[in-house]
Amino acid sequence: MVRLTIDTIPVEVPEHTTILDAAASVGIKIPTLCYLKDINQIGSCRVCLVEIEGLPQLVASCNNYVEEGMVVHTNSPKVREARRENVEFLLSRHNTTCTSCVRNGNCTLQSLTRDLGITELPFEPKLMRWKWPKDYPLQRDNNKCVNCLRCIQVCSKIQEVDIWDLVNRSSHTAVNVGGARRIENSECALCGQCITHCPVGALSERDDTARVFDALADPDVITIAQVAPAVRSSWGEAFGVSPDVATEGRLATALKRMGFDYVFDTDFAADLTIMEEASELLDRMQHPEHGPLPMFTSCCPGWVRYLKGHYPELTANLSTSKSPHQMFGAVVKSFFAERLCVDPRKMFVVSVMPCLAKKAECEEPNQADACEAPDVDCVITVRELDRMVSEEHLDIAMLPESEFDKPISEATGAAVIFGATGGVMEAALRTAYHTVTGEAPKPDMFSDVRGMKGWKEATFNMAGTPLHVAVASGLGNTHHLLEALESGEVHYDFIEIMACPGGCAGGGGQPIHDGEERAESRGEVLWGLDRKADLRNSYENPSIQALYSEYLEEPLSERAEHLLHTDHFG
Ligand code: HC1
Ligand code: SF4
Repeated sequence: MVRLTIDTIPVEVPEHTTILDAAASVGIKIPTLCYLKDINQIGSCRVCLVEIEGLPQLVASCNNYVEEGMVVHTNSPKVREARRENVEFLLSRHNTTCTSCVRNGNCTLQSLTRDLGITELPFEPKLMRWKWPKDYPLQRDNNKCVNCLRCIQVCSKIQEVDIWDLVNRSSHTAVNVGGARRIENSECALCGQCITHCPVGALSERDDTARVFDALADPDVITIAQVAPAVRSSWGEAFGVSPDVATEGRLATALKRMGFDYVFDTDFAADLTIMEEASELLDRMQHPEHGPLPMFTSCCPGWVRYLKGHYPELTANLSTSKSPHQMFGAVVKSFFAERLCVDPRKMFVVSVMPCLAKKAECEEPNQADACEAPDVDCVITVRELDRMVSEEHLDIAMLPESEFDKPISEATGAAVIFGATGGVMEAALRTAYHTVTGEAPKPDMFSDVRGMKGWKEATFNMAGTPLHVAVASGLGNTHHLLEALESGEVHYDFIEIMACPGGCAGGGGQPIHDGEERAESRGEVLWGLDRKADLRNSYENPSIQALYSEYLEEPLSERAEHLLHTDHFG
């Protein structure tokens, strides 16, 4: 143990503890900006500076370690002045139009400026000429970048995709797409992890809320919302409302108040996906000529983009099942449009998702099977949903609960766990087990695939046949898994991959809490909903059974193949 003094308080911490962590251990908060624990500890912003007696210069507390007998001052006049000058320098190159910034109220630079008592800018901000494709799902504004390098580190260390890099020299140094590429031509998976780890408003999603409000205001358009599994665990966070209050029932009411004609639950389509995907897995196991093993889940478009960009030779291993929200769009614009006797081209389907990649997915030509229009017209993130809730001046806690519209909203516990890592695998195994054995799976018999470990594996006995499965979340873990698979080090039959660490619960479209990871706690909410569900297996869903008997016939039928599947090569 190391003994030192911080702000006159005696502190005892293990060796190799940073000064920042040592101070935190006794409740002393040192402000930070670029710091991200275990990911970015480079001290580049010089905000976490502290004074150490006997040292002439101030040091960054995030990457300097405690020493026996050290005497540290975290907020001396010298420290305060240096911090203030450093932040004023950042502000001299920052577009400080905070009132209209997407991160207004949730920006670490903004709160630092307030906490350091900076009420006047000593310099007129000098902004750079900056161009970025306005229609790209991921938006970057370098006039709001503080060069903290977090996006570079997250993309490189966690996702191992390496899109961002430092470009130019001296005072022109900036973060941009590396390798002189344009973002549209890079291998960006659109996982959005750079956005959720950005402390300021430099990175954001393309804002599609105006398109949604326009559709809602048009009396000739039938507006339909669908809500992803993981949204119910997180949509209240921006308002400080817990998931117990910000329920799916209140979310359905909020969307109705916005004016949506129909509000559906994507969970229904997650059950539908399982019916198709589990059938496809069993079909590939019985008929190898129908598709290669291991079969990969295909519901995460970030993963699909990554695979096609980095391992195109494995594209045929993807399940041909479309992602649930795309299946939903196809069912709405075929089955539901026929039931309503309306032209599906008058429908405007909005998917509310914790995801950035789905903004690109819905625009792909192979996702328009029900009519000549895209099956899903627009995807908004949870952050955009929350901005719409604000624009509608809705008080979440005061909203009554309402049900999703029928007949395509009923869902089982197997559907809601799609939003957590391991959930798609477990849901598929429950239904596959029933198909193979004719018996209902015991609750939680496949729980080995749960949990936050980045790469999990398990073997299950399916009526005498061992089924080897793996689950990975985060593209760095995915990279390691695929390398081991291609080298023959590991052998699996079925693999679930989600691009975001922790799955959609940690999705790139989720609310941002700077320096905090919420994937695990949101996932717990979803597993809890599964435990409470009356029905926990997709094949038990009565609305899914009705859809097959009235319209689709059976999994992998001709109509199901046309509406619900794609070969991913398009
Ligand atoms: Fe997901 Fe999915 S679970 S991909 O993670 O398969 O976004 O929540 O909607 O489509 O159902 C996201 C979440 C979501 C799809 C489902
Ligand atoms: Fe989107 Fe979920 Fe995939 Fe992340 S894990 S890219 S949120 S689908």
